[in-house]
Amino acid sequence: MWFSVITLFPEMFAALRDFGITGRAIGRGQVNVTCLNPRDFSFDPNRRVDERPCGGGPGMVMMAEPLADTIRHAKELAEAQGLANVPVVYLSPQGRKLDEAGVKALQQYDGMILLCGRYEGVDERLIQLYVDQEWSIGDYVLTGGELPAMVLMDSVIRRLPDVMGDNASAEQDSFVAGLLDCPHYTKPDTFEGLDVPEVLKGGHHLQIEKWRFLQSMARTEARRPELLKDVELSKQQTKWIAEAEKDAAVAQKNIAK
Ligand code: 4G4
Repeated sequence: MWFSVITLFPEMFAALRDFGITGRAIGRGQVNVTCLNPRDFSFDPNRRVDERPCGGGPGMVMMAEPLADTIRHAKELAEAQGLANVPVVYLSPQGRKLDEAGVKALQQYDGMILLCGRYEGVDERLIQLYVDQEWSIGDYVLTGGELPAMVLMDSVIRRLPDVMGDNASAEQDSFVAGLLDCPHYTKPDTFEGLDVPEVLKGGHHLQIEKWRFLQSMARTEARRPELLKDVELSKQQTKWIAEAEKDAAVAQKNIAK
């Protein structure tokens, strides 16, 4: 996967490059990240890329011209790499909300050109003429598009084949199956009076899988019930739910007695 990031603060992307799974994926060459600074494409003697908004008001707006030149340069780099499928993606609060289905869609591209806004955002004509997709990482406002770009990149990179140490864990995680994740435990068996659930110590793999699934279901129902409408259950999972409901009914009866 190839990323060209258009940003006034290229140093921020060291966070992705220098650490953890993303750092390793970039180091191994599975992922390529190039930053382009629009200041390097400014014709202004002071390398200015922002201007006052037409119509007045507070703040500044990123000018279309240096950004268009930067995007054209990024497209030339992509072409030189032999990459055909490289959309220009703008991170903004007005974009489509990113979720795991969105990440899966973005993962299909050879690469992308990520445009990071600063100030009040970018001249609308640049968006009209050059931006293919507009994405948001959630309903809140940040000072720049760099953190959203890194969030998007991280979420795409972790889904690429052979990037995660144990590829099963990328698939099993929260949301990937449409449900919230189950609780996790490790040593010691007792921590400040709390025990690891007995079933996880028995080595009965099917029982453990059932417990984890039912925990995921219960958590999703309690915290994010709207996610349940899109979940497709296997025969096994449907049976587990029926068993859990029966167990609960028996427990209710015993309380009544
Ligand atoms: C574009 C337009 C994205 C970019 C305006 C970017 C939140 C998100 C920015 C702005 C961002 C998000 C200055 C508001 C940069 N903030 N939710 N800020 N602003 O994905």
